[in-house]
Amino acid sequence: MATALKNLNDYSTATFADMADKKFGIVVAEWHKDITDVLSNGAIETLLKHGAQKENIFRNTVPGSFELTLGAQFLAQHEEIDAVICIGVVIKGDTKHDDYINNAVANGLTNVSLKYNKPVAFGLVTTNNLEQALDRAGGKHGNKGVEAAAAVIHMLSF
Ligand code: DLZ
Repeated sequence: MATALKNLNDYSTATFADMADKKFGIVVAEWHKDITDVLSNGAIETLLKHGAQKENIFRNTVPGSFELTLGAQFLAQHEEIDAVICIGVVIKGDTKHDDYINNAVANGLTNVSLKYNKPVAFGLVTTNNLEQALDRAGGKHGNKGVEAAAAVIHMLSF
């Protein structure tokens, strides 16, 4: 969904069901906390907008994006949780840490989703620099947290 030309908040609600009876887990990485908080708020606002109840949204933090997978598993294993949204920001640096983290999280969240047969959103902002991350956290490309919440709502409406 996210390209240089696309605002992350442009999503179709045509197939969306009401989320009033659904329970959501949100896992938020604390690296780049100022940005992940904005993404997390975008996700929560989107869930509420589509009928989710505040008391049915369970937000937890993990140290960094690498830990998102285990955090997602901790939540997904609970029968009453319908979907999990994972939020993180990984910014490229001098080393290849970003490749290792991003690939591990993408593979890990796919595995959790398939293991528990539940939507698990990849709300990971993976960028070359801080500016690109800010652009995707309430900036000119919208908010990837909104996109991640919209993805699980879409899948729960499947
Ligand atoms: C170590 C590390 C680095 C270098 N960069 C980031 C980052 O940009 N974003 C992020 O969410 N986490 C980063 N981390 C932390 C790892 O995700 C992880 O928390 C630690 O390696 C401990 O397992």
